Parts: sequence; C-alpha cells; structure tokens
Amino acid sequence: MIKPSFFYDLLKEHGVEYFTGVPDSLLKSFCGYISDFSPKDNHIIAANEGAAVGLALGYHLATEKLPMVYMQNSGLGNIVNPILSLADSDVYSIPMLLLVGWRGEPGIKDEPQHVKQGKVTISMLEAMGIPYEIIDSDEAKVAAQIIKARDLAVENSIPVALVVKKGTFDAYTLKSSDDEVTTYKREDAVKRIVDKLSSDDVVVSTTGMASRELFEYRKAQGQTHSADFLTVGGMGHASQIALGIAGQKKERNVFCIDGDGAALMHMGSMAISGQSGLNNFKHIVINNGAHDSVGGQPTIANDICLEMIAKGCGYSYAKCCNSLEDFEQYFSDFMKDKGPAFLEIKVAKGNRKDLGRPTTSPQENKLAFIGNLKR
Ligand SMILES: Cc1ncc(C[n+]2csc(CCOP(=O)(O)OP(=O)(O)O)c2C)c(N)n1
Repeated sequence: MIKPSFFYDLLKEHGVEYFTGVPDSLLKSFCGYISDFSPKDNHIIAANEGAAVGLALGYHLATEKLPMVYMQNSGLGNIVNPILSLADSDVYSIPMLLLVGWRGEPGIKDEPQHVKQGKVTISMLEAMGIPYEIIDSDEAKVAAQIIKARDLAVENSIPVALVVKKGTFDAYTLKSSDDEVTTYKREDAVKRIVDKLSSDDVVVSTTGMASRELFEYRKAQGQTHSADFLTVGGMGHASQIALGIAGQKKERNVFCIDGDGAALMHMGSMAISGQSGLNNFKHIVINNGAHDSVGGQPTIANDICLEMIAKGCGYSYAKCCNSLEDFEQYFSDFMKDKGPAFLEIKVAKGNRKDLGRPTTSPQENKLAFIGNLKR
C-alpha cells in the first residue's frame, strides 16, 4: 500500500504542488493528508469536479505549473465538459493530472450506483483521449508511474489520469477539524425529520450516509421505504429530483433531505427551486460542514449563510437551526409557508460504525416510490 505522505512527497518532488477536487472514499487518506498538510492556497476542495478543473486551469495559466485534480470516478461526468471544451489539446491544451478513484471496478463488489460508472471508467478516459496509468500499490513502482504521467502531461500539454483502485492507499486519519457547533449528528436530524412526516409526505434523500440512515430508520420504525427516493448517485441533484416531483404532485409535500457538500455541488439549483413558487417543496440541508460520507474532509458550508442564500434565491421561508430544539421550533412555520421552504440543520460530523446499506435494489425502490406517488 502507498502511504499518503509518500505519494504527496513524490508529487511535490516532481513539481505537483497544487491540489483541488472533490473527496472520494478510495482517496480519503490522501485527501485527508493534503487537507492537513498542503498550504491553504494550494489545496481547494471544490464545489464539484468540473469546478476543480476550472481551478486547475486557472492555476496553470497563472503559474505554468502542473496541478492535480482528484475525484471519485462518479465525478468524471462533471469534468467532461471543461476537459473536452477547454483543457483538451484541440482547444487550450492545458496539462493537469487527474487522480481518479475507481469505485465499481469490474470484479470488485460495490454498491449499485458504482457498477456502471466502474465499468465505463477506463473507456470514458479513452473516449476523451486522456492517457492513464493505473497506480500500482507498491511504493517502489509508483514513482516511475508519476514521472511517466507528469512527462506525458507536460510534454504534450494535456490532461493525464492516474487511476486508483480500492486498497491502494494506506490509512491516514484527517487531523484538522473545526469546532463542532452541536453534538447532534446527521442521523439524529434524519430521525427527527422522519418523525415529523405525515403518511402522504415523500422524501428525496441525498447521496451518502443520509440515505442509508433514512433507510435504516424506516426499517427500525417498521415502515416501508416507499415514501423515499434515495439519490444514491448523482450527488447534488436530490433537490431537483424533489422539485420535479413537487411540480407534478402538488397535493403531496415533497421533502429533500440534502447534505451541505451536495447542496454546494450544484448550488445553482437553489435558485431554480426558490423561483418555483411550489409550496409543497420542502428543502432541508443537514450541514455537518463536511463530506462526511467519504472521510469528513471539510466543506465551506459553516462559513457561509445558506439561510440568506435561500432567501436571496426566492425561497419564501428560510431558517437555520443551530440545534434540534430550533428545528422543533421552526418546523410548523416551515410547513405552513406558502412557497418553497428551506431549513438548514447544523449538526456535528460522524456516523454510526454499524450503519448498513439499502437491502432493496434501486429498481425495487423506484417501483415502490412510483406506486406511492400514484396513491
Ligand atoms: C459527483 C460525485 N462526486 C463525489 C462523490 C463522492 N461522494 C459521495 S457522498 C459525498 C459527500 C457528500 O457530502 P455531504 O453532501 O455534505 O453529505 P455528508 O456525507 O456530509 O452527509 C461524496 C463527495 C459522488 N458520489 N459523486
């Protein structure tokens, strides 16, 4: 296995000292290491992977150096446009290294949302004309791969990918952590929300552990899963799935249980939601200030005011709950409001170690959910 410190030093030694991207579970020890050790200006956790390509491109224009963009392979979709229409050698020809975590690698068991992406990861890189190296987990071999990728990127002025299989990196635990504003965790908030729902309400939950916690709580309460659409992939799009439903099912309340990282990833959608005029659209962002599901790397969500952003986007109700007591206090006004309504719930990072995964398939969930909406 490769020690994150070894990999980081190796990259620096070969001229790579700017890092940006969106964290991934396979890269979590490396992402954690750069969060702790890279100078602040040289490491930016981006809103989404496409934005990270933008940052890397800007860095190169300003320095002529070689940046690295890291991502889960599910982020490849987000980079296709800025890579093909900007960084590619047919356009501006910008060198960068892409560090891609290979979830769903064929032959390795993984969750349904990773299966297709895992199968097409290499062919997507090939289709985009991006040369790649699959990183060896032997430290003795990885230096040569980095040199090869760097030379290819620099000499041809192109993006080159380093693909990372499961188990490549040795463990590293993120040190830096902001002061927690509360002791409640995301799961406490999920439970509190579910406890408030009426039997006609439906939920669209975000990517990562929030959906797993929702699934488990329904089970623990002896409820079915038919009121829940789990956005297991497509991070950042849960709110628009909920909005799409809300516009067609005006007699049903549609809740989006969002994450701060996911809400930031495609924050433009908040403007569309805010302008929808839909009073059955209920958007709740559970903000733990982190990409908790993939290692707890920080987001900037505790440094901005989502309540003001929601108001500015036109949500007719927006409040920030600093505690679950605030949530109890604001909930009835949130429900009574006559327009799109928004609540942020601040929680601490962290999850139960024995948290399970959905035991029903995405297509079973979809059919049950459609059945529920037809009622
Ligand atoms: C496009 C894309 N990039 C990255 C990921 C990997 N990923 C899964 S969950 C997650 C973190 C989500 O953070 P947040 O929305 O704040 O929720 P939390 O995990 O903190 O509950 C990430 C980065 C992904 N699924 N899709």
